[in-house]
Amino acid sequence: MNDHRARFLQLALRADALRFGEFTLKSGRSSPYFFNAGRFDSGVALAGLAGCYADAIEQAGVAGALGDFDVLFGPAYKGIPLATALACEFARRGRDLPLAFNRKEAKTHGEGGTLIGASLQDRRVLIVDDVITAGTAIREALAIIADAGGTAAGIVIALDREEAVDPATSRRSAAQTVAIEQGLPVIAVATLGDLLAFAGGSAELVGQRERLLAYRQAYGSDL
Ligand code: OMP
Repeated sequence: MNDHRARFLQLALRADALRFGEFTLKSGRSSPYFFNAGRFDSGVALAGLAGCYADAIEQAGVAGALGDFDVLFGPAYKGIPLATALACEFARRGRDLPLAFNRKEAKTHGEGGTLIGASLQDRRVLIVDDVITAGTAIREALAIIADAGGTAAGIVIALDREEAVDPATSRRSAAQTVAIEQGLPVIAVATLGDLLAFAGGSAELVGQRERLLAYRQAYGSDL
């Protein structure tokens, strides 16, 4: 692996955004690893991360896995700096894309509402977020876009944890479920599978592999 996936994993480790230990997830699962996009907390770190998103998007476009889009949407909170950095990266690559994001609390004064930035009305919207576990955050973003009169064109995330929503009934991943139910491409810069492959070739991470594999055995999708 010698592309944006490895570059992203290296950047995430360096920024301490990818950590190993014991973490309780939003779903209540106890995970041996956690991805915290908030640790991409400097201009250089965010620019590097945005380059990885842009490469993954361009590759999906070339492969025909992602159609046209004409606005970026970053769901509050962690999607906001990610979509913003990505818009700057696209500008650097010669494409000026409109950008929008939301607030979690509706504002009742001034301009009001929950959406900030470019209009989503009648536009094809690419959602830019950090991670998919069970798909709850992504479903919320899809509802916001529909309410604003936009059409989702796809979802791009840094990390697909490739977890089944309910492993007892189906081993389809949350990302696959969203893709099938919504008819939308879900593009990940890297997946748990990529992390496992990367860990296999890294002296620093090889000791984490067994715990990651056991976790995937318990909650992972069968890809
Ligand atoms: P779902 O809404 O279950 O897909 O989980 C995605 C959200 O979980 C993210 O937007 C984060 O708030 C959080 N999360 C992480 O940030 N990193 C992880 O590695 C795992 C989670 C999580 O709680 O599942």
